[in-house]
Amino acid sequence: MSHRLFKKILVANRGEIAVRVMNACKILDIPALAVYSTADKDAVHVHTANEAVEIGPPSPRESYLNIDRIIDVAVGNNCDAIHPGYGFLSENPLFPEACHKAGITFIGPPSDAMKLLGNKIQSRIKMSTAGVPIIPGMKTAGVDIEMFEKAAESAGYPILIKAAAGGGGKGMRVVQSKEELQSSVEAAMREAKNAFNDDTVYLEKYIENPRHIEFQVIADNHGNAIHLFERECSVQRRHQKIIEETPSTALTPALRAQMGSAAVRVATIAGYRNAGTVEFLLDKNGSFYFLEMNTRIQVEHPVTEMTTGADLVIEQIRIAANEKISDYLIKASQRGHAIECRIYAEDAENNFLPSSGEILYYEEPVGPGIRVDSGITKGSVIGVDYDPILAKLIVHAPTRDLAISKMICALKDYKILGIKTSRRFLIDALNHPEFKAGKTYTNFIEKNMADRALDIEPALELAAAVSSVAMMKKPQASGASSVKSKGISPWQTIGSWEIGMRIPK
Ligand code: MV4
Repeated sequence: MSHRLFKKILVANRGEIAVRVMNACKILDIPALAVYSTADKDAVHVHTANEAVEIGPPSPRESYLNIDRIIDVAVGNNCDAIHPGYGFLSENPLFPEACHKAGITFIGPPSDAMKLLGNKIQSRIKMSTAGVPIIPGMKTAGVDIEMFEKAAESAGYPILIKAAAGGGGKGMRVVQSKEELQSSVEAAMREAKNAFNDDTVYLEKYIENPRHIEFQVIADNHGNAIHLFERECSVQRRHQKIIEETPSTALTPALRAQMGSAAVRVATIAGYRNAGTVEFLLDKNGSFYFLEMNTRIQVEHPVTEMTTGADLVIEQIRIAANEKISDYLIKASQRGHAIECRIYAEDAENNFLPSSGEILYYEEPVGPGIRVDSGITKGSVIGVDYDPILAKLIVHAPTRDLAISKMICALKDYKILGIKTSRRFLIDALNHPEFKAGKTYTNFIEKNMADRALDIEPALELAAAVSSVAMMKKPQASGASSVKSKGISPWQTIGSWEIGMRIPK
C-alpha cells in the first residue's frame, strides 16, 4: 500500500468487534491501538493490537464509556482516527463531536445524523415527508390523554406506546383497549424517564408478529449512497438477536428493490455518512415500514460480507478518510446464502442466566465458507462486566438448506469448555421445522423453543467432546490428572452442554 489512510486508529471497544476492526487495520497497514479496562488486561483484543493503553476500572462508565479519557489517549498516542465498534459510545453524538474538537476523525456518521436518527418522533416526521412508509400513529410527542385517545382510535387497537428516545425495544408497551390507555401511557412515561431521562412517548399501530428486516447502507462524503441488500433478524429473544441471515426468505426481488431504495432514501435524507443500517418491519400483508436507523457497524454485518464480498470495516475506514465508495461495491450482488449465530456466555437450559468462568478448552470450527469472529481463546476469563457475546459463527453456502446444514455441523464442531454457551440451543433452533421452512417471525423463539426438551446427545458428539478433553492431557509419568487449569477439571464443566445427558421433560 502506497500511503496509509490514517497514521494510527484507536479502537474504542473490546471483544470480537475490537478484534474484527483491528484485522481490517492490519490489512490496510494501519497500526491499531487498543484501550482496555483493568478487567480486560489479558483480553484477546489487547494482544491483537499494536499498542494498548489501560483506561480505567471494569465499570463501563469509567472505561469504555469515558469519552474524555479515550480522547486523551488518542491525542497522547498519535492516533488520528477512532473506530467505536458497536454498543458503548458508538451511537452517542457527543463522541463524534469530541473527536472533531480534538482533530480526530470519527469512523462513523456525523453527530447531527446520529441525533436525528436517535429521536424516533423526529425521524418519523422526516422520513414520512420524504415518502418513506412509517407505521401509522403519532408524529408529535403526546401532551395530553385526549391526544393519545384520538391517535389510538385512528390507528386502531391494539397500539404500541414507544419512547421517543427509545430503541431496541426498551420502554415499549402494547395496549389492547381504550380502558388501559391512560395507565399505560403513564407507566411508559415513567419507564422512559428512568431509562433515557426523557419522558417523551408517542403511539403507533401495533404490528402483530412482524418480521424484522434491515438493509445495510453505505454513504460516502461525495454524495454517493448505496445499499448492500437485507439481513433477516427476526429470530431474537427479548430484543437480543440470536440468528441472522441473508437473503430473507420473505422478500421477492420486487420488494427487495423497493425496500432497498427506501433504505437509501432514509440515509440520504438524514445526511448520513459511512456504514449504517435501516430497520424495517414487514407485516403479514407484505407491507413494510421504516422502524429506525442504526448508526453503527452492526453485530450481524458478516452475513452481508459473506454474500456480497464486501469488507464493511475496510469500507468504513476508507470512507472516513474521504475516499469514494469502492467500485466493487457499486457492482455488488447477493451470492448464495449466509447465516450468523451469536455464541453467548449463557445457560440456555437455565433461563438464559449469564455464565462466567475460564475457558478451559477452545477450538473453533474451520472449513470452506466458515468464519468465526471471536474475542476469546483458551484461558480467557469471562466475567459479568460486559455484554455476554463471546463470538459469532458465520457460514456461507450456495443455498439456504446447505447453509443451515453447514451451520449445524460447525456448531457441533465448536468446542468451548469451562462455561455454558448458547451453542446447543442454536442447533435445536436451526433444526426446527419452522426455521427450515423459513418461517422466521419475531415470535419464533417464544412459539417454537419455549418447551424445548433436551434429547440425549448423539454418541458422535459425545465422542467429540471426550476426545477434545483427552487432547488437553499432556503425556505424564504419574497417574494423577494432568489438567492444571486453576484447579477446575473440564469434566466438572462439561456438564449438560457438552454431553447433553438430560432427561427430557
Ligand atoms: C414495533 C412492533 C410492532 N408494532 N412497532 C422492537 C424493537 C424496537 N426497535 C421496535 N420493536 C418493535 N416495534 C410496532 N408499531 C414490534 C417490535 C418488535 C420487534 C421488532 C424487531 C425485532 C424484534 C421484535 C420483537 C418484538 C417486538
